[in-house]
Amino acid sequence: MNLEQQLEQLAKERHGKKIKSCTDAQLYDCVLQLTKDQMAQKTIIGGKKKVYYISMEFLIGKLLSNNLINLGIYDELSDILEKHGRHLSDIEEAEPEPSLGNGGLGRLAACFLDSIATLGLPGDGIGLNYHYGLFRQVFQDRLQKAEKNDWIQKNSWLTNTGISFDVCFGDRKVTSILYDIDVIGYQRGRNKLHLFDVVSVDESLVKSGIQFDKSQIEKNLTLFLYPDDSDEAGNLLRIYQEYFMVSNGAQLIIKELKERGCDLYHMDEYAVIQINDTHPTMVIPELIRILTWEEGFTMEDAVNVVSRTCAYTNHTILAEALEKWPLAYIEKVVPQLVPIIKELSARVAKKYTDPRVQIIDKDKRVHMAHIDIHYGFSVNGVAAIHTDILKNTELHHFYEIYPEKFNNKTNGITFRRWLLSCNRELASFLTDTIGDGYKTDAAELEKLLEKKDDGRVLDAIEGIKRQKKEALAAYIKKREGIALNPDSIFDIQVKRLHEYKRQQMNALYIIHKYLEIKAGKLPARPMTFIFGAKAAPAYVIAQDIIHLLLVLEEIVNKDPKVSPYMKVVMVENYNVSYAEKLIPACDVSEQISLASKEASGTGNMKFMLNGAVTLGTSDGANVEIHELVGDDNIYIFGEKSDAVIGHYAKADYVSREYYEKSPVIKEAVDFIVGKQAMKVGHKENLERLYHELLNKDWFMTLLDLEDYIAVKDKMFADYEDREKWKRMMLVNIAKAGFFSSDRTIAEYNRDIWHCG
Ligand code: 26Q
Repeated sequence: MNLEQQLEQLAKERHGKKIKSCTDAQLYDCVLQLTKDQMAQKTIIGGKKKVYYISMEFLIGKLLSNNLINLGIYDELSDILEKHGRHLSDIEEAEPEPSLGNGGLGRLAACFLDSIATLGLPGDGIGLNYHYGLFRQVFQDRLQKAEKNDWIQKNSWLTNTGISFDVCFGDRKVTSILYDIDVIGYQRGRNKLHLFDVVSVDESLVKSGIQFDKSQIEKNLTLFLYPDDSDEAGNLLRIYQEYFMVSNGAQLIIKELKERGCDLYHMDEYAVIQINDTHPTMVIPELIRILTWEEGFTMEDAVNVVSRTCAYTNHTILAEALEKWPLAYIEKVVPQLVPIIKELSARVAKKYTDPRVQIIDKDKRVHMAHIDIHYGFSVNGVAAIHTDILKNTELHHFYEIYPEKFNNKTNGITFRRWLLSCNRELASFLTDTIGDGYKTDAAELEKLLEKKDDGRVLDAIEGIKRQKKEALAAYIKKREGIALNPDSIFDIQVKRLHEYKRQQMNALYIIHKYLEIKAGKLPARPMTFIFGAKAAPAYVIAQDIIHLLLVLEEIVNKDPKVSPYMKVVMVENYNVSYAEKLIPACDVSEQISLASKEASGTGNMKFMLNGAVTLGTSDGANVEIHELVGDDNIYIFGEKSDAVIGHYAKADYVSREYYEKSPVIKEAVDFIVGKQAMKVGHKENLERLYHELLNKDWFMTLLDLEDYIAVKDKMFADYEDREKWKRMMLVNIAKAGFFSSDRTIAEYNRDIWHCG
């Protein structure tokens, strides 16, 4: 049976209808089933050594389009649907988006799974099946409200494996159930994403919003992803979740190893476990516990083999994001790990007296990263500058002990999703212009450089951007009710809301421009400022920044004198699907974190690949983008990381001095609590934010504001030199090959995993 016949049959069997008379949701159900059937026919990727990528987050996004592309049947299926008067794009809209991650770290894990399979490496993900994932964001009264994201439908990508384990906590035993999602490589075989769930999970526990009874672990453990991107204090539920994941993961790995005939004393020859930040760290003591208690290992042998099997990736230097759990919490949740952790800590204490490298500190808190570093064989950062900071500053004392463990793996993104799927127009133009070798060897994008003076190519790239801007404008009109002008500059900042990412600095620029226009200084071209960001519900200042952005949206867009020249849009519920629409339509990519604070960033890479030009600080992977494209194709501003680290060391940054010294800064900051803003917004939120900026400003917004304004103004002026700008777009696309996650994964495999 060909694809068309299969689809006809599915429509008939499942909905008693012809393709043309199914609803989009019914047709999605059929296409989903068809795709799953096709995927199941792919062989499982084999090899002696397998990587287990263990992570609390896999921000996989919608899967239909990507799976069709990787299977090589996207165009065929699209044509079949068209023949029946249907559009694949409508059917994709019917797919619910799983929200199994907060942001960068979770999305990275998803890109990695795609690349691991695409490189033909045996490698599975291990995580949790959160029923409501990260919250769905709605705006009410210009404030963020959190709702549950009910993404699991009767038919979904999840397959119930029937595999189940017991997980013992101090006060109860919980039974798990394993769901798998197939991961297909691009024109390759199949790996798996293993998502563990609790058999007794009870969705009815969720009353309103994201509130639920926190005490009934066996019912609530997999309801939500902890809604945190590094700011909230941890709590017991988070430890329950972490242990539930690692205990299941460890049991699954050992089961598979035994099935593959591995002698557990040689576990490291068959498996490598990549620990995604510290959240899965307990897998180390858990494996040691299982090997000593159940497999008859001596402590020495267990510690040695586990240490040769586990590798750790660090994703942050923010002190507040480094997990340090009170030993008493671990004692309550998983008392069986306490003697193991104490033993691991004692071994360290015996060898090293430096208090900065201890596992259990004097306040009886367990430093999770320290377990990973002492008892893993590899420690990697996620961009060159980040790894340097780890070696020279944050983890310097560990680097002195274990220089050979430290290595850099600059992040990457899967080009299947972030080019082939989200920008089919650009992908097909590239294929016509440089051939399709770039699809499997991203470095081939550099061939485009030969065309940098070819007017036809430059115009085509500009034309595609224009088309994507029109499509985004239509989408935003539909979703947010705001009309955008595709002739304006699209300036976009989308990422989690955090003070270090400095959305507030962008807001101050907008205020500054607003006041300029009011005063009669008109811009050469209208400007559109687009934001998308979720804030951890308990992160108060982040909520205030969202409020300010929504207040600005109201003031600017409703001002008849200003709105022809500028618009502000804060899109609701920014997620992977929204990113896929925003990124191809972007002119200016805002990557403005305080230097040293953004470990890498991956949005910066997605924008670059889609022909946006970066406006950024010398932080994370921006530094590598800068090196690749050169000074002429990027706009860099602000203090460098050394200077910033110096300010922290000397505690000599005083934001108020910048405010008092600069009338431009003062005017913009004062606007936050001025009459106009107060009329639209809430006094409490705006005043709190104002005081924060003046009296604390921990992430040094005002330090870089003047330079930001100057460089951004220059950038907007340069946009008018269309020939120059088109060439910048081309160079950015051409140089983006380095940021393919295929390159990143090839490096992980070459230096750390040695799989296959
Ligand atoms: C910690 C303790 C308790 C509860 C939650 C957490 C928690 C959860 C999520 C801490 C951190 C995160 C997420 C971190 C994250 O997304 N980091 C980003 O990782 C990307 C991939 O490496 C980088 O590109 C970004 O620079 C980095 O911010």
